[in-house]
Amino acid sequence: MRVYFSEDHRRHFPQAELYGGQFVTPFERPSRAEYVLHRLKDRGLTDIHAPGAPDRAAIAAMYDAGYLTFLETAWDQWKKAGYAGEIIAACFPARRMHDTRPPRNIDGQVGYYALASETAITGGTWDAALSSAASAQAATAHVLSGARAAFALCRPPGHHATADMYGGYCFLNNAALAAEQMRAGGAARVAILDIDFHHGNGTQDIFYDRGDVFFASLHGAPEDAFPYFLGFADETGKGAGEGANANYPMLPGTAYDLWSQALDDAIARIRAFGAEALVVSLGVDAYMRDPISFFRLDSPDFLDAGRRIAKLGLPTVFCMEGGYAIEEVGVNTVNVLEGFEAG
Ligand code: 5XA
Ligand code: ZN
Repeated sequence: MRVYFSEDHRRHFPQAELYGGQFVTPFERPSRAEYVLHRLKDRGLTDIHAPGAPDRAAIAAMYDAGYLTFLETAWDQWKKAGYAGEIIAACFPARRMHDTRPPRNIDGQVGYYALASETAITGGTWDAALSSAASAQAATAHVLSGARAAFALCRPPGHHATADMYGGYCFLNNAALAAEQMRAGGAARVAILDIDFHHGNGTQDIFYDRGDVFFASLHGAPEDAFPYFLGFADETGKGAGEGANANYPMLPGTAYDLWSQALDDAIARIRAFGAEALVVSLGVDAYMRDPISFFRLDSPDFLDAGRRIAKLGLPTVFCMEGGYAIEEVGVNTVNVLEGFEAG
């Protein structure tokens, strides 16, 4: 399976994440990608390519223009304001406050465009986010040209990013861009299967009223897990998208027996939907030793999950999302890909 990966991911390396009331080294850090890369090479998956320039027109078509300008200019604005640290959101448009008027002040803009404050922006964040999107776009182009599958080793990840908000370590929604590109490339119906531990709120939001893109997500129940405010089972889509959204929230301690039943159900729904192409939001933080998650999957389970996904028989783009058990992130990620190739 061909892999797309950009060294520019390293340009996004904030020093701080607000976690449990303290600043810690971010869980989402550059070494994650390096571990995955090592494992790919160890397992002979060496068809690894740099993606080239991102398709900016496709990004502009999906995204709010003000949001893109914010991402591009935030660091300069922050410095100009005289701030010495990294960009961290501190004030949000909460209930009964206006959420339709982006402020002029940079602190205000940060809160307006952020959905969570754990995600810092630095001087290299925008370039890294673009390079991550470029990997997803290049992987999708490869599949559109006839390959069975490709893996975009995206960093930063994307599935929490909406068309106008960042957070949960995400800035541009790589999987959503891949799905839209599949549509533009001729697939009448596309499915996105999100197996990251966290609900893909951004992906859901982008396609919620669309009948041509099916979204299924297996995740920690929002009562217990980030992003807390979306991902409930009764969110089924709206308008033309009614019935094209399937959430599988699961409780703390969920192990592979239950998780794989949800996976099989999601796969059956994707088949019934008549998808002609598949995008997998490939997070491996459902792993039992993940430091910020609460499912109980073990490494061999990811191999089996890959096999099950392959049974769909669809052209497939995998986009890397979360997974923070650093030592095992490579093994677990590559297990999904190897399971898929064997399936
Ligand atoms: O898939 N999303 C993540 O892994 C990020 C979770 C951030 C929690 N603060
Ligand atoms: Zn996650």
